[in-house]
Amino acid sequence: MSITNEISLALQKGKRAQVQELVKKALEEGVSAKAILNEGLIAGMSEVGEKFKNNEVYVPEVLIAARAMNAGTAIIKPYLAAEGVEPVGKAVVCTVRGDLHDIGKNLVKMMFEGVGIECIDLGVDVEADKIIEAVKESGAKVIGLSSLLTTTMVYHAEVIKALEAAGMRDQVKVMIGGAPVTQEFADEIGADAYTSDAASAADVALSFFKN
Ligand code: B1M
Repeated sequence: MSITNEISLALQKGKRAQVQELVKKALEEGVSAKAILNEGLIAGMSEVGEKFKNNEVYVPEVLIAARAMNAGTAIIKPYLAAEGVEPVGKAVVCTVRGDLHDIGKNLVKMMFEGVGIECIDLGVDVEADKIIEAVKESGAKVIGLSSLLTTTMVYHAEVIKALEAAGMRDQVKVMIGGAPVTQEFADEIGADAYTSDAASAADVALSFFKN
C-alpha cells in the first residue's frame, strides 16, 4: 500500500498521531506535499464525507477525522506554499445573526477544507455587514451560511439583500443550510444552493469553483 493510502486510512480512523507520523515519513521519502494533500488527506476526508452522507459514520467520527486532517495539513502547509499549491478558492463561512449553534457550520468548514477550499470562518451570530466586508477583503467566491433556529433562518435572506444592496450579488454564490432550512426556503429567498448535509455542501461549493 502506498504511503498516501496509509495516510488516508489513518485519517479515516481519526488517528491523529499516526497521520502526523505518516505525513512526516512521506515528506522524508520525497513524496510531494501536493500528493500528500490530494491522495492522502483530501482523499481520506472525502471518504469520511461520503460515509457521513450515507449515515455510515456520525458527527463524532467526522470531528475526529477532521482533527487528524488539521494535524496533517499543519505539517505540510509550509511545503505546499513552497510548491506553489494554491487552494481551490476561498469561502466565507459563518452562522447567521442571532444564532450561536456552530457544530454544523464547523462541519461545513471542515468538509470545505477537506476538498481544498480555504475558509474564512467568521464564527457565530454574524451580521450581514461583516460578511460583506469579509468577501470584499478576501475575494471569496462562495458564502456558506448556517442557522439552527426557525427564528434566525430569516437572516439568510438578509445577507442576500445586503449583497444586492452592495452591488455584489453576482460576485458570490450563497449556499445555505441548517436543520430548519429547506430547498423550498432557499428558492424563496434566492439562495444559489441548499444542501442537507455538510459533505454535499462541499461537493456543491467545489462545483461553483470549477465552473
Ligand atoms: Co439549541 N436548539 N438552542 N443549542 N440545539 C436546537 C437547534 C433545537 C432544535 C432544540 C429543540 O428545541 N429541540 C431548538 C431550535 C428550535 C427551533 O428553532 N425550532 C434549539 C433552541 C430552542 C435553542 C435555544 C433557543 C435554547 C434556549 O436558550 N432556550 C438556544 C439558542 C441560542 C442561540 O443560538 N441564540 C440554544 C442553545 C444551544 C446550545 C448553546 C446549548 C447548543 C449549541 C452548541 C454549539 O453549537 N456550539 C445547542 C445544541 C447543541 C442544540 C441541538 C441539541 C443540536 C444542534 C446540533 O449541533 N446538531 C439541537 C437539537 C437537535 O438538533 N437535536 C438544538 C448537529 C449538527 C451537525 O447539525 O447544525 O443541523 P446541524 O448541521 C447539519 C445540517 O443541518 C447541515 O450539515 C450538518 C450535517 O452534515 N448544515 C449545512 C448545517 N449548516 C449547513 C450549511 C450548508 C449546508 C448544510 O451550506 C452552507
